Amino acid sequence: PRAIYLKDYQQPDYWIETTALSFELGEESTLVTSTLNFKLNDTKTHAQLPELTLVGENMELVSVAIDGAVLSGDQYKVDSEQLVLQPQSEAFETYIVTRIKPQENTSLEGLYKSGGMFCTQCEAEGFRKITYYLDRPDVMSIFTTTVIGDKDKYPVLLSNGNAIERKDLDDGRHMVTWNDPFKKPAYLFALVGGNLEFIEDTFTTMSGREVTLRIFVEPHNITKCDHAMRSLKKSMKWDEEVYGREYDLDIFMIVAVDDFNMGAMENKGLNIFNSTCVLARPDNATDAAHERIDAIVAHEYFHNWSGNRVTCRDWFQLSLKEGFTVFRDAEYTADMYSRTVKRIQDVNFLRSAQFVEDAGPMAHPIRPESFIEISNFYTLTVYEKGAEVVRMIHSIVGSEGFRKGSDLYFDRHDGQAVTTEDFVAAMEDANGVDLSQFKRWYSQAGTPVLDVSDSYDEDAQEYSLTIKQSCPATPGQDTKLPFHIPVAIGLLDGEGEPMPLNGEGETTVVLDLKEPEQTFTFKADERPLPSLLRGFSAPVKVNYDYSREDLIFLMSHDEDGFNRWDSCQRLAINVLMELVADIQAGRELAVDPQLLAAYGKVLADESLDLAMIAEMLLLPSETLLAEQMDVIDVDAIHQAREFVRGAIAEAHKERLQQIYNSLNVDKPYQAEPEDIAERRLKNIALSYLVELDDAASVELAQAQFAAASNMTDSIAALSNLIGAVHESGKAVAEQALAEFAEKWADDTNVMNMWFSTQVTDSRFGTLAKVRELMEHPGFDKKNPNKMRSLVSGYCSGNLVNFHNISGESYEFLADEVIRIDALNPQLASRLINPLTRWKRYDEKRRELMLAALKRIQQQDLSKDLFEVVSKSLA
Ligand code: B3K
Ligand code: ZN
Repeated sequence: PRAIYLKDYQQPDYWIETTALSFELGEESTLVTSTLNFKLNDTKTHAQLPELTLVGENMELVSVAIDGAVLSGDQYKVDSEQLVLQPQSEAFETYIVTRIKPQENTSLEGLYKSGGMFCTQCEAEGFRKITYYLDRPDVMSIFTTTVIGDKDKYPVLLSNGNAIERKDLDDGRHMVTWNDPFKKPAYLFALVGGNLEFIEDTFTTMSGREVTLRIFVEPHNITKCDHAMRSLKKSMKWDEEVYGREYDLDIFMIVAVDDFNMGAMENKGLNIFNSTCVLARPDNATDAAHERIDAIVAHEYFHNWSGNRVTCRDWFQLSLKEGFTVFRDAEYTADMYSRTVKRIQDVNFLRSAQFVEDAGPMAHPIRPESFIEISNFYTLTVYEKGAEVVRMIHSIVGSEGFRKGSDLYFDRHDGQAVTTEDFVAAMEDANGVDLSQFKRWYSQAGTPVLDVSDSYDEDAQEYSLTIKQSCPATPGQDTKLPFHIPVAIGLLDGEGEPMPLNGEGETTVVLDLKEPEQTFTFKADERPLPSLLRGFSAPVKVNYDYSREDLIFLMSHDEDGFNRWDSCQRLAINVLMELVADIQAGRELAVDPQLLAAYGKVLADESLDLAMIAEMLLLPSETLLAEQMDVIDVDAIHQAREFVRGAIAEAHKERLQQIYNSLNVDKPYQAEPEDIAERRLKNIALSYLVELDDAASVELAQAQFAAASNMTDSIAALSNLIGAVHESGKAVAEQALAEFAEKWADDTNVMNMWFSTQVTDSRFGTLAKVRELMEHPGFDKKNPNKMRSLVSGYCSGNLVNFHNISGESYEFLADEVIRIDALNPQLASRLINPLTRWKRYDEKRRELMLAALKRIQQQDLSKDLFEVVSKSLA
């Protein structure tokens, strides 16, 4: 396999003006007929008419004609990757018939079958598994699609745009023709054929047009669509209000499928969703699932403008649509729920996952320079860090400036395939700002580090902050140029009051850090305590020598909600890492009473809302703690964290019980912010209580399990029973697991939670348990959701067991990765992730992980897996 490079980008020699497709869906194979109208790209100079190279994989070429004349075998070249034709004029029409086998397509890319239904996934390069085409995002065409299929088996036949014709054929088949009036690249093409039911609603757009909204699902899921429909309507409204963006077709459709590699796909007018990202009812989906569905429905809907109307020139520009759209969905969620809580959750995720990626063998800038397989670049860096980069632009130009910039961007580039440079240029032009240094965020990988020091000049009454920036080397980038980093800060006086920072009395200012080292000076009549990187104004790490007293002070006084939480995190990390060192040195363990007191204060703080208390009570994850160590000691991290959890429970038992009891009230389920916060805090309190060696806590969890009328409470009770320290928990947990499995046997997504809940628990979820569950009738070894819930659940969510020194879990993962790669390369190259971090472990584990990786390397690998394995071993 070879790499392709951004620097090699060239426009295509031909454009495709119109694309007419017809699909005859069959049980043995599907016949695809394509009629394409080509036009020479006259912005390029050509000595003679260039060859036309169409890409296509895994298909049988039945016939090919140009301008009505059927070509004989010597008039074209075809191999396993392409079809090459020699055009005779600048404008011409091809007519190509191919045969494909969707029912044998296990890659879940192109046209495939999920259950009994036909569906597609074309982004990034799946369309080439459907027919020969210029499968690249800068080729935008008007699509007309006819779908023909058996009327009983496939009563619903969908594609992009508006249905323009329906007809019954006399052989028991029927056909529907769809036309999409908007030009689009092939990656946004979609087709669905199946026995589906739908719910319907309407939305009246800001200009008064009525749009039909439909969510299609298999009949047994029809009661699980209402939440997603509400989300869709809320997002349509929000995009009108916040970005002035209106929907543009007569109908918007969502289809749920069980076999899907990613979360969802923004195909024009016909979004296809992983069923986990759309189906929810209070009794079968958690609050977290409800929130995730809301965010993903919004995200895919927002792509209609940021991605579809304005798309990417090439796949190196992926963050153009993904970073921007993640930023848009994050703001939507912040507006719908709690802004601070959303920020905390996003930053926590970024730090524990994207920072890890940025420090690993696959590190890449948000606009990568090269790739072997683009599917490997749908990453946390392109998405989440990409969104942080857009957020920084937002904070540099301000809300209004950002809206001016986005209006200009959409206006200037509607119907075009563009680059991240174009996006930044629109922001610059609309605001008269210079973002040239800022653009390094697009080309340099790695997480920058800010080393902050300060001094106070009593006589001059001046306080100075000195910030030094640096960025570690990443593969292919040994040194970095300084970034333009917006650093939002505030200063607190001795009473904890915010100090005015400028003439206008503002108490938060954004410092523009552009140099390797810069000093910022403020008037201050006493020595202040700095609150740094408020709201996490840039995706960087900040080092400042806070004492534990400072952190506790900030926890209760900082006016920035995010930093109150962050100070709590820093304090916990500080204490936990000290305990890790104690464990390693064989010292006796004791939790700093200051930490326990700080948690006591959080638990008693009437000024904090419940959602904030819940966030603050959650200790940093083991993954996040692992990032603090040069050589990761999973056992010590786990032990330290469990020790602190037990100590918190012990110290605040009464208060935790009180909180639990006050929130454990029976009321009708609502996925509203206050209700969600109540359930969350209640279940966190319970999770501490079951850390006590105390039968009463098990009884609480057992009673909650028995009484729960919503999935949030039910699964939390189940997981707390599994995790309970007291002996009596075991039998109750087994009983509850059995009841749960019986009740939900027919709900595949609930069963996935049942799988992952078991294997993520450090005592319960052994490798033997994982193997046992893989044989459960509710498991399916090919299905990505199931593989993620069991295999990734265990390998990424149960670090002590996965990294057991025997190395048997490494071997297990290697076996699974090899098995899956033959079926579904995208899934394999994601599953392998935990092994790619081998360099961070002790020598013994390093060797074992390396051996597993090398064994994988020796197989005949897909491009996807080849790229990840070879980069990890480099
Ligand atoms: N754009 C799709 C991702 C497609 C992934 C292809 N391997 C979902 C999204 O980001 O909205
Ligand atoms: Zn997206």
